[in-house]
Formats: sequence, structure tokens, C-alpha cells
Amino acid sequence: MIPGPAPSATAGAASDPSVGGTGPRQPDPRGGGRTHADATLLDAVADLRRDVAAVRLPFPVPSAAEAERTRRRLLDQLDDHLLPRLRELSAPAVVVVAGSTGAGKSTLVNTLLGEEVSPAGVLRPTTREPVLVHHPADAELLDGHPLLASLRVVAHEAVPRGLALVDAPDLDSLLEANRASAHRLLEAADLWLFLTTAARYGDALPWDVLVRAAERGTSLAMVLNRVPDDALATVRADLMGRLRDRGLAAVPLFLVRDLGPHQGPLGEDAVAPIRRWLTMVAGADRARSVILRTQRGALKALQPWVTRLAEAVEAQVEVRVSLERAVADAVAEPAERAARSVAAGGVAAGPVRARWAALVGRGGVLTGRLTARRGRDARARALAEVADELRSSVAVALGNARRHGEQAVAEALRAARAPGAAVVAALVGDAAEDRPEPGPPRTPSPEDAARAWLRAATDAVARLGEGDKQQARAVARLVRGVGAEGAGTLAALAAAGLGGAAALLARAVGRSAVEAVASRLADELGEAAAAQARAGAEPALAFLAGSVRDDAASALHLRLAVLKGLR
Ligand SMILES: Nc1nc2c(ncn2[C@@H]2O[C@H](COP(=O)(O)OP(=O)(O)OP(=O)(O)O)[C@@H](O)[C@H]2O)c(=O)[nH]1
Ligand SMILES: [Mg+2]
Repeated sequence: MIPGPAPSATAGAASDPSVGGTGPRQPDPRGGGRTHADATLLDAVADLRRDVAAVRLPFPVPSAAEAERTRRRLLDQLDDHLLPRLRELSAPAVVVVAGSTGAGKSTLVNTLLGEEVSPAGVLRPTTREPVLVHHPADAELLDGHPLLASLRVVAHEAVPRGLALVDAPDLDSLLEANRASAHRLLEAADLWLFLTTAARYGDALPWDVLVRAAERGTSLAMVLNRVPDDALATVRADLMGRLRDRGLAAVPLFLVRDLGPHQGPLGEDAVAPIRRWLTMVAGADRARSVILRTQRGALKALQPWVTRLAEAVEAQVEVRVSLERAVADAVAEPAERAARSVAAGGVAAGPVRARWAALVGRGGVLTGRLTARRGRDARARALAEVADELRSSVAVALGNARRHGEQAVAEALRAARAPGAAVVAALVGDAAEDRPEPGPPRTPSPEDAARAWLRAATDAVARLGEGDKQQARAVARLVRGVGAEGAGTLAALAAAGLGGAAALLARAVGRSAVEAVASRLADELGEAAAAQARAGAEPALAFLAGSVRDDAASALHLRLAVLKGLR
């Protein structure tokens, strides 16, 4: 229920000789701000609720179990008590504009909005479908309001936040449906804005309705429309007397001057006092009651809980950081070892070397002149087979590197004393598999990395001739003799430590060029192997990254600070 303005303030309005004067009470200058605080308070508590719900306490540090209990209690408290109460209190106050047909209800509502949302007209009665207008930002707060089912709803910026203005059909209508609808709306109203005209204010109906409202303690205000200039003082005095006689002296009274024959909106100055009064009703009083009734009690009690929860979250973040460090440290050594192992020629051993030997041995396809056009296809085919062998050998080496990395991580987690290391170790496998990968892209698979490395070798040879015509011709001759990929395979074999391939290539394009290319490719292979070993840490790091957010605790502190600031 909306507290009406104080009686003294009302008297001020009624004794104001100017029609459409300054209104019953100047709105509290902080009124608008308070209206805003009203919605902000609900927003702030809803934000807090979201952050509390998002808190994860995956690591079994000593504070975790207690913190989880606190978290649940907080959520219960917010969901079952505080939020519903705040929502209810923040729901816009329903102001029903009621009165006889033709009193000018729709015209008043349209004037207040500066737009015709409810058609006014000369046919009586005009309004048959009630219209509720609210501020767009209040749409959510009105959600599920029982009134909404039976009227047309319009969102309009001109309505003060915290109010819903309803243009009702005529109360004393000849149409039964209109009468019923108007009375139902009055039942649901938080505030009545009763409109009558100077010609009809003596009718029985307004007074019956007003007395009933006063008996029920409903807040109301009265608008006397179309008051002829010369009758102003008389009518006002008479009306004041009638109000007093019925114990309604506290009812704010607004007089609107008669404009003569008139269509369309009234002037802004005619409705300004009504607008100011509505803004005040929407703002200060409601918001203050919200703040007094809720925040001092329930909200204050929640604060130590939130603080404790934030501390527990900080402890979780510490565990996460120490585990991240342990996991990252664990793969450093395997990464170095993997790089050293490929540098030592590991990938060119075994089947690769054997196949190569067949090509350069007696009768092998590479024994003739490498750059001759004849025999090119055979050479290219033979080199492609070695390339296949080399690719799988590289993939095996890279796969080993990755496995070593994974094993090192598993061991580090087993050895780590941080609580929760075991949790990570157990969850890493499944959790990482189906988790959509956040952050940087995953390291490619060993197979893909091996293929990419061979492609890089082909590219490197192709680029050898850049900027050097003689060199370019030499490369072109080599490519004519073994194909571009064959040339790349020779470079890759040289980089993998096969001296024969390096020598063959040097004869075609020169020793220094071969050395440069081979050493760069060897470095790249070493880096690829190290990356695979480090990739062994990816599942654990991805799991840890998704476990507790860095800013989870500071978010909770921030929510608290916002709530305290609203007090
Ligand atoms: N002269 C004059 N005409 C007005 C004033 N307010 C409204 N009217 C006219 O009176 C007629 C009725 O106005 P409405 O706003 O439709 O009245 P209502 O109270 O909504 O009427 P119902 O919808 O039938 O209940 C329209 O033709 C308006 O233009 C006013 O202050 N002065
Ligand atoms: Mg109307």
C-alpha cells in the first residue's frame, strides 16, 4: 500500500488558489534517486545471488565443507526470503485512474504520457479495454502480476519507474462489463486517482466510492476536471468542505481548468502537479519503505556469511594456483628431454634409415643424377615412401613426448601435498575430454604435428631460392628431378640427422643453404616435441582453469560493497 501524502501537505494543495497549482507536496528532491535505488537494491541482491550460486569449492581445503554449507544457506535465504520480498516491494504501484464516462480519464493519461496510448473520444463510454502503462525497465517486476491478464499493457518511458498507470473504463457505466472491470481494477489498485468534473462532482457515485476507499485505507487523490475559471474559488471551497465532512481532508486535490470545447491532450501545465505527485509517490515513499523494511534486517545478517564465503573462495584460488604451478613445472623436464631426443636423431633411426639405405645403395633410385628429368617419377615415389616412414616415426616420437608429459603431470599431482591434487588427478581424464576448450587452442595431435613439420620442410626448400637467382635455378632443377615434396623430404631427412640426405641435397643446392634449412627444421622439430610434452599438462590446466575463477572472491566483495553503499 502506498502511504498518502501527509494531511498538512494536502491542505497546501487545496488552498492553492491557482488551478493546477504546485500540487500537494513538492517531491522529495531525492525522490527520483530513491526510486532508482529501489530497483538497484533488487538488482544488487539478484547479482549477489548469481555470484553466490556460481561459487565452486572443488578443493577439499579445511574451510570448504563449512563454506559450502554457508553457500547453501545463503542461497536459501536469498531465494526464500529476501528476493521474493524485494520483488514484491519493488513491483510497481498500480495507480488506477477512475471516474465517470467523459470525465477525461483517457485524456489525462495521454497527456501525462505525451502520447495517445488510450484513445479518448466523444462517444460515451469510450474506453472499454483498460490500458496499463509502465516504465519499460519495470517490465520484469510486473511479470506474473494478476492484473496483466485482463488489460492491454503498454511500456512507456514517460511513466515514472515504480508506477503502473491504469486507464480504467467508467465506474458508473451503462455497460455492465465496463462497470465490473472498473470496480475490479479499483480492488487491485495501490492508489486511486479519482477523476470527476465540475459539472458532476455532486453526484452520489464519486462520494460513495471515495468514502469506501477511505474506509479501506486505500490511498487516493482526486482530480476535479473542467473547472470554469469564474467558479474556481467557489468550487474549490465547496469541495474542500465536502471532503472534510467525510473525513477525507487528507486527500490530495487537483483542479484542472476548463478549456472550453476541446479535443486532444491538455496542456502540460495543467497536469504538472499531478505528474509531480505521481513521481513522488513512485519514488521516495516506496523506496524508503523497501530500504527500511528489508535491508536493515535480513541483508545485514547476510554480510558476514558472504565475507566468509569469499574467504573460502580465496583459499580455493590459492590451491588452484599452486596446483597450476606444480602441473606446469612437471612438464618442463619432459619437454627438454623430448627436444634433446629428436635432436639426437631419434626419428631417423630404424625403418627410416633402412628405407633410405635402399634408395642410395647399389641400384637405388637416388644413385643417378638427382636433377635429371628422366627417372623423376620413380625418385618422387621413392621419396614419398621415405616421407611416410619419417612422418610416422616423427609422430611416434611426438606421441612419446606427450605421454611423458602426461605421466609427469600425473606423478606431480600424486606427489603434490596441496589438498585437491588427487581430485584433479582423478577428474582430469574425463573432465577434460568433453569440456569445450576455453582459452588458447589445444596443441595439435602428434600425427597432425608430424604432418605439419614435413609440410614446413617442403616450404623451406621452395623458399631457398628467394632473392638469389642462381640458388633459385638450382632449387628449380632439384624440384624438376625429385618433385617439390621430394625435395622437402630430403631437407627433413637432413634435419632429422641423416647425413646422406644432407650430402645429396648439398650437391644440388649448396652446403651452406642445406645447413641453414636443416638446422632450422631441426629446431622446429625440437620445439614441436617440447610442445607435445607440455601438452601433457593441458587437460589438468584446462580442468583447473574451469575450477575456480580468479575474480570469484573479489566479485563477492564487490557485491557486498554495493549493498552497503545502498544503505
Ligand atoms: N473541454 C475539455 N474537454 C475535455 C477535457 N478532458 C477531456 N475532454 C474531452 O472529453 C471527451 C471525453 O474524454 P475522455 O478522455 O475520452 O474521457 P474518459 O473519462 O476516458 O471517458 P470514458 O473512456 O468513456 O470513460 C473527449 O472528447 C475529450 O477530448 C478537458 O479538460 N476539457
Ligand atoms: Mg476513457
